[in-house]
Amino acid sequence: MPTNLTATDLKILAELEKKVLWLSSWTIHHANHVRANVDGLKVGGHQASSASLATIMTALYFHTLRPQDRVAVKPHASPNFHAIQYLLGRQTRDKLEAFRGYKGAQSYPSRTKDADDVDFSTGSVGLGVAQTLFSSLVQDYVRAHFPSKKPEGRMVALVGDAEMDEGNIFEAMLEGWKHGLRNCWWVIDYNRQSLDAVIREGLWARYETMFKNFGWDVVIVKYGSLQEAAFKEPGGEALRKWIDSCPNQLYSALTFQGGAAWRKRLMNDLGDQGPVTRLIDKRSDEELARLMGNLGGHDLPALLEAFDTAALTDRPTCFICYTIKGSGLALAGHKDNHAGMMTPAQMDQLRAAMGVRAGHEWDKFEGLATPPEELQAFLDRVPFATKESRRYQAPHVDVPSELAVTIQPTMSTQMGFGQILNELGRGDSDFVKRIVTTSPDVTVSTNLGPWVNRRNLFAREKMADTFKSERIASTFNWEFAPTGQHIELGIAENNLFIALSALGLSHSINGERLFPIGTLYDPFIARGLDALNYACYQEARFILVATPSGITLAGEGGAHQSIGTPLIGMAQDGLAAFEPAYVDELAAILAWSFDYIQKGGDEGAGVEPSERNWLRDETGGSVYLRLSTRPVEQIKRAVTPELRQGIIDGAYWMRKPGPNCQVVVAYTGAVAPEAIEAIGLMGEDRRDVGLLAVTSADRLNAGWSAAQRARERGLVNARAHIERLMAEVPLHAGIVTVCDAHPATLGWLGAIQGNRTRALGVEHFGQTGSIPDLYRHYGIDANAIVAAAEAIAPGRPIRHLKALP
Ligand SMILES: Cc1ncc(C[n+]2csc(CCOP(=O)(O)OP(=O)(O)O)c2C)c(N)n1
Ligand SMILES: [Mg+2]
Repeated sequence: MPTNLTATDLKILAELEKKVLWLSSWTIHHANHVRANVDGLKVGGHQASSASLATIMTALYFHTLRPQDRVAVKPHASPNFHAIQYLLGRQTRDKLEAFRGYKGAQSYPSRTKDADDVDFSTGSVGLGVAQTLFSSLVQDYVRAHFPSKKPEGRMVALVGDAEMDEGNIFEAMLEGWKHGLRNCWWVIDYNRQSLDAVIREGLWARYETMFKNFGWDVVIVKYGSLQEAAFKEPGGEALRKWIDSCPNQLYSALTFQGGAAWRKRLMNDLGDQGPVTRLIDKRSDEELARLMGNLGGHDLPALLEAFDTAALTDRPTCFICYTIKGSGLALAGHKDNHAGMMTPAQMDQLRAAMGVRAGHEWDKFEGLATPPEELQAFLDRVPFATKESRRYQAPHVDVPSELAVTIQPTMSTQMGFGQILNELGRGDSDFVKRIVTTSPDVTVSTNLGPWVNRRNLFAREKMADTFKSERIASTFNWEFAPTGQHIELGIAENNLFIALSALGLSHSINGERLFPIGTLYDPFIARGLDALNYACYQEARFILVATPSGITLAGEGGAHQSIGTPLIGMAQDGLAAFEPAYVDELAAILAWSFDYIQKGGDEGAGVEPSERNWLRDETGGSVYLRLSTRPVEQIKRAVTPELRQGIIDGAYWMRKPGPNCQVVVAYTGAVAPEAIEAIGLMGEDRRDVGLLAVTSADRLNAGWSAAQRARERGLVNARAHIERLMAEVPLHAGIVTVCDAHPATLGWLGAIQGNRTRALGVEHFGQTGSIPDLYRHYGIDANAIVAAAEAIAPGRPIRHLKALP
């Protein structure tokens, strides 16, 4: 028995385990069978998956966890989590009654949408698991940079065994090994069932080897205490051997069939007219079923001991806990039980077995033997729940309103980014100390090198650069140090996004604000898209710098050229996307971003932006910058407050249209020179041509939608930034939009006033070539812009039209 638990504590824990199982089953049942169904759709929920983790979560939440620990709960065990928080007084009955309903407890734990203190949003299996690993690394990073008296937390993932098939978990493990992972527990719910199937035999042994290879401790919690006791009886060793060699499918099937089936099978296989027969015979069917179902993951003493022992160190530890999917329910062990649900009759039986009277299903202590005052007193002492709030609030950090950069006559936005960071790297302000950069092996090629020269690589222990000590000349002089501010990652974009997610929650999890900047090549956003989505979903705050991008990355060919990413930027909630053409624009956007990512945070999380806050400017968000390596002739100009505002709001007139304007060209990003050239060509024949510089199609579009909605709801004077700009364009004028991306990025501009529009962009895979080759081929060069203008707004013939290919 674990040392610090009394027999009474253990008894109460066993009662709470029953209660968690009951409440989670009932919550799902209520949503599906009791609550009115208005749309004929199955509500769903996972009774079997929840039951599988009921004992493990009871042991963890009511005994092992401390307030500073953070947990990623297996998504389909969400009902257990809500039940536990309900018992701890942190979840309401209303929310449970509305489980999977409008504004109810969420189907999968949500950090922002649930009210009961979810640490990490899960749902897409695998991501939450890796998030705990990166959160441990971030905790180490924060402690190395900002000494603190706050207790160190442990990052815990409750993992489905089939969830382990997700590759992002292994990518993360490798990174954890490189960085000396500590304080991380993964508890595998080894029920040997996935959604569709019973898993392969002996998988646990692959896990064991793999985790050990990556430097983890592995604790296998296979047998429960009833089983351990039985093994000590005469004949017990034969029973243990039988269990060890029993195929997963058979164990599941016999569990489903129950005590009589167990007896028949065990007698067939083991009956010896001697000690084994006696071991089996002295148990009733019910006792035999309880013995065989008493796997380690359903045995409180075994689990408590395993957790208490592991808690003595900070070693990363994987627990392989043998469980039965649906344990304790009529669904136990059946291979079809993933989305299976108990019938009302079966629920009635469970209710009776739990001692719960009809009409008292939600009563917290209903049917428990221990007096309510004692139960409540126990719950009041539960370490995990002793703090009022487990989330921190980090104070706002002052950031510069302008960023220094020397603008050269011709430069790319990527160069500009490198220079801005290099300049920042000279500084010593609190703000600069909180910047942390990271990149999946493209630090150099995204121009972060000079910044890393100044700020070094992060590692818990110092490691010198041998090239430097050997005096070998190199542009990069990078040393590992605990004070380093760049986290080097291997080439795994999922890891980048999960790391950004963990870094971007540091203000809430560790109480220290960080300014995370992650860089990668734009096309490889797709590689980590789900992780990016989840980072945004849980309101992590970071700046993503994606460069190079588009077919402008001409020499690299079709496999490296992004097309759809601006549409991702527009569609991704919680992410403000920009594509500047000029370095002064970039500097303005970055300065704004450092403020924007601090706004709102947990308080703002989950709050719909108000009508007056169309662009989430109050609730904040993360930022995505799509940059380019194309050197572009810079404009000599002062960035006035008005221009700065236009850049941030998403667009400004580079050349304002007059009343007789026939054509407006709207461009975004690296094709600026083509748009300007086209305007020049057309200007010779048409006196009045407008040029709209778009820095953020995303913010323009969001503002436009929000303004329309606001007007429909009665705010008649609501106007979006792009509507005000477009009001300068006569209705008869045509609009040509152009970008190095899918034409839909800007094509919608014509719908604002109903101007005839031709959207130029890239719709097909790119290829190798020079920029002129490719721009001509895909029809985004000056010539194509002029031809498009001609087609939609015929004016006088344009003599300067170059020959089309
Ligand atoms: C990325 C992703 N793919 C698919 C799913 C659908 N899905 C939810 S649970 C599940 C099976 C999980 O099995 P396991 O991890 O063993 O958990 P168990 O239900 O057995 O506890 C699947 C395929 C998902 N949620 N996320
Ligand atoms: Mg499973």
